[in-house]
Amino acid sequence: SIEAEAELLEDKWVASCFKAYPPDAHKGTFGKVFIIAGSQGMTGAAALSATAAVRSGAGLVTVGIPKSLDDILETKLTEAMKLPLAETSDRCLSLDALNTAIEFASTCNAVVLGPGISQKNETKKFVQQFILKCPVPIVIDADGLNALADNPDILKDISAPVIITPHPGEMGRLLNMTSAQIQEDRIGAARTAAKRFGCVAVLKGARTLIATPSNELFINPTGNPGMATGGSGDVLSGMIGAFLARGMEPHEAAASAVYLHGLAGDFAALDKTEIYLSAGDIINYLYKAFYKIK
Ligand code: NPW
Ligand code: AMP
Ligand code: MG
Repeated sequence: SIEAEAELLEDKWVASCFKAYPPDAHKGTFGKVFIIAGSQGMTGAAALSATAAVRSGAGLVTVGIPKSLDDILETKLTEAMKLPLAETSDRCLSLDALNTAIEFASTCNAVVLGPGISQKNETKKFVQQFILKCPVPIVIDADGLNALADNPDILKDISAPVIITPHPGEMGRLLNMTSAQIQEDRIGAARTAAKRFGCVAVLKGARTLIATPSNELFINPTGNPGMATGGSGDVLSGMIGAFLARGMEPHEAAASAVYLHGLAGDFAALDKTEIYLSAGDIINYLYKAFYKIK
């Protein structure tokens, strides 16, 4: 059974991932996160991921956004900064954004790449080149993963530590399987991805699995079906970025974010029902999850 193979995540282990910081801690101590997200019609994904990073303790958060969408994020997001990036005629990231994005990434402690960036060809090229040059730990999510579906093995060539966060559909695209096949053997899929791609693989869905290249496997008991709603995953990737930026190891950042994300969703559902729950509520209830592990 899954229970026999995987380590069940719990409060104490997650709490141990958060180091005590000195009273003279400053923004730099908690790290800078660079979130490359959004395109025409999907600025919400960028806003959710960035807000989740802000609410998960990041010192500074900057959103890299196709430049004509910058005003929208300046209006929506107060705490996070913005870096307008070169775009295509249909407001998606273009390959011309590469140098600016790499230069900025080198001033940060972690990158989140992919929420709502679209599957335009030009954007895929940006993703494929960015990941190879990215100088800091990187979370690849959503369309960032879809961009690799034709040649997922380039994940092995990334020199920085990598965390991938596919849902079963995205995992299927990476492993050339259907989402139903992924669901039939979730443990096998998570382990295969972690080993083959040499990264931490987070297979999302009820009882999310976190697999490492060194064959560790964690299973998450928190979360509920109310979280099956647009934007939930975008929140998770922002949280992982924040935890990476404060210096957690990739598997710690991934597993503790998954656990706390689910716990926040459980608190939100308890208060507001699973039916009403939206992705923004997961962010709004994160503080209750943080209290629980304090
Ligand atoms: P099926 O139908 O079972 O074969 P997509 P997306 C599967 C952005 N967003 N268990 C399932 O496949 C994202 O960041 C923007 C089983 C399903 O039909 C992305 O960039 C928002 N199967 C982009 O949109 C809010 C599961 O995957 C298919 C499964 C597209 O992302 C929304 C859907 O996946 C969104 O986050 C499960 N637990 N979960 C915004 N406000 O800007 C998923 N599947 O086609 O990759 O589309 O996930 O919506
Ligand atoms: P995404 O599909 O990228 O928006 O991600 C959805 C998020 O919601 C992931 O973190 C999933 O693990 C979580 N989620 C979706 N459905 C469930 C469920 N039935 N139980 C627990 N968590 C879920
Ligand atoms: Mg998603």
